[in-house]
Amino acid sequence: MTNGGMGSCKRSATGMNEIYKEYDRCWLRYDETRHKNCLSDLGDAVKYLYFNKSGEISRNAYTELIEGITRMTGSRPADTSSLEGPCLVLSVFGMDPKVDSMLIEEDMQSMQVEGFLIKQVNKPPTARLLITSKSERGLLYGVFKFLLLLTQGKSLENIYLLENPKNKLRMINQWDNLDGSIERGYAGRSILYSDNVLAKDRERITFYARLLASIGINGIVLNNVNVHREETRLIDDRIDIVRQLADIFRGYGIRIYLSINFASPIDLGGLSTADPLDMDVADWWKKRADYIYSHIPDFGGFLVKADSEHRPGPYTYGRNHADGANMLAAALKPHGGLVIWRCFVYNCQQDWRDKVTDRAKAAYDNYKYLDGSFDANVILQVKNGPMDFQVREPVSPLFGAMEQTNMMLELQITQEYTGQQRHLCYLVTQWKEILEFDTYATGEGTPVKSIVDGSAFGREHCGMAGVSNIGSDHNWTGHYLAQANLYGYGRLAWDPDLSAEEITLDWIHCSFGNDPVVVDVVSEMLLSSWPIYESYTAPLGIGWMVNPNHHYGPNVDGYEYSRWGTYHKADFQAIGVDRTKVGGTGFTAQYREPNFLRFESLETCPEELVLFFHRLPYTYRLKSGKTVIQHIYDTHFLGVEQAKQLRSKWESLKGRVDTERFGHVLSRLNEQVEHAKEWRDVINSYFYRKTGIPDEKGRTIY
Ligand code: GCW
Repeated sequence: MTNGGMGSCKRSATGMNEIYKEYDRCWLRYDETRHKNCLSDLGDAVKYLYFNKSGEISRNAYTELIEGITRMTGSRPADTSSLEGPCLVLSVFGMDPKVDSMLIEEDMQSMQVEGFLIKQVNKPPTARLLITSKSERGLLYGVFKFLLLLTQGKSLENIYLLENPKNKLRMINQWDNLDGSIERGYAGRSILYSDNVLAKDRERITFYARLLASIGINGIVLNNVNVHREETRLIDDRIDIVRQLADIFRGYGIRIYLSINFASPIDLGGLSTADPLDMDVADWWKKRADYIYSHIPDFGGFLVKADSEHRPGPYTYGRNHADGANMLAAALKPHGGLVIWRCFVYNCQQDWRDKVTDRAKAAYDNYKYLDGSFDANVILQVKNGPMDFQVREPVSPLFGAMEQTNMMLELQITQEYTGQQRHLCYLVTQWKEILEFDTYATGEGTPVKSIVDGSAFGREHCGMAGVSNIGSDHNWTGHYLAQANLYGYGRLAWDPDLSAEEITLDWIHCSFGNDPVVVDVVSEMLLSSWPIYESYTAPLGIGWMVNPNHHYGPNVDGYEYSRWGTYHKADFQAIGVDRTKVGGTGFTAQYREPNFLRFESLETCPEELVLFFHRLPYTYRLKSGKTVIQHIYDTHFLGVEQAKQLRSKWESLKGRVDTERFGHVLSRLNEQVEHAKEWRDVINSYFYRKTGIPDEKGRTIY
């Protein structure tokens, strides 16, 4: 459908890229490096490769390394069986005593199972460059890191690089349906399924596995959390689809998980109930788990959306969510499987006239009291915000509230509410803010990242999940630059301490090469894009104002009188929801001190969230000195100008970026500018008509 990134089609000296005609190589381009000098640091080390052949993942690591070096340098490293001369050494620890002897105790102690070590042994001319790990998976990560260093032209002289992932679970959630559609997908059809069978193009799925492994992803949920009739059968007579996918992803160290239908005992098993405390139901799930593991022995576990947006769940039977999750956990436990239980549970049948119910409070209310009741192999997966992936939301208070429960952060890479991959909106900057947010759960200095990596409360199974943004489009993500969101998500899941700037540069180097002008401009564009999108859409943290159902484009009252609980409550005098304890819904009290008081008080509430927490008259003066209404007008006018600047920045790269990608991104930016005007004019006109207050600067409002 789209035309981004055709650069991969041309035949290279190695002839290796023939198979990539149908799709872009993303950040695994391995274009010829302009930094050959970084290799010369090591003399002949990269001309020979000593590889201790072991399992499938190691062989894939080896192939990746050969391909990467060959493409970047133009010559293929020769295999060697001698460790005497200079060479690259690729080996899992424990496989080869000669290689192991190059390691010292200290290396071994600091390296965790999925970590890796890249280390120079000896000096040139006999320098050997060792890539090693305690696991095959770690070896693969080490290879990708090594290739990243080559791409960037970093000096490898005397290299000693030991890395361990900070999060144990680094998951991707596909919202793919078996018919090939993708819920909230903006880049074509599913690459996994079509017409209720496995997609034919296995090469592409394999390439996806490579992409994911290259950024450290180690788990994938294969189907949409809304599990419909056909997908319910994935744990039944459609299990072979799952098995075949597991075979593909396993080679890249990625475990597979399935979203399940809580009512499966009824829908598949013919039972009269799915009550989690019913013995027959528990027994049915036990047998089901045995069945799944008999086909896929390393199956990861279940992701569950229960009692959420009309999905079945324990509440139907008067049970709580610990009852539901623990029953499934017991079935998976003998096999080492996990239950990942989503906390996106709220009343989606709200009456808009009801002033008491507050959707923001729902996750905390449904789960806080259950802290300590979940089994050891249950993890709660919590969306970053208390509402739903808006362009700006406070961090969910649930992260700071659970001390005895495994927690996972769910982020939405697919841009449902952030421009649907037609607008440029780089989310790594948003995610960094979320990860750094201090929950104060163990006192000052308990950021979300320390909750989700398990360190704050010593939890075992924790991590991050991102809802994928890919599809069958040639460029995978609809907007070429949206590839950076997938890349950045993986890098942050591996190491939340990385800065947005660093991740951005890495992605640009791998995707566009090392031209400093391109690097600077693309980096500036990406890093500024989230606040730009924010400025011309819903103001000051209020959220929504989108067209119902598909969620694209402005519609201020689109959800105002509906049952979804997402109201802005604008009248002619004021806008916003009072969520304070003192006069509002009391949501602020779900935060620990000092966050509670910071949000509770208008004085200290962060301005970008002020309408999320407070109801304000349009004439209220913000800290900038502007009234709320003038802030709305100004940001919307400014946002369009900034969108235009994004476009002119990109235009300045003409001739520096290949014509395919240049033209594609430009067409997206043209659309963004036009659509930003639509947003500006709809929002500004709405509030002008509501309030009758003119723009101080007299600009055109309709
Ligand atoms: O925001 C909503 C989306 C739904 C999605 C749901 C969820 C998969 O609009 O499409 O369903 O969130 O996260 O469960």
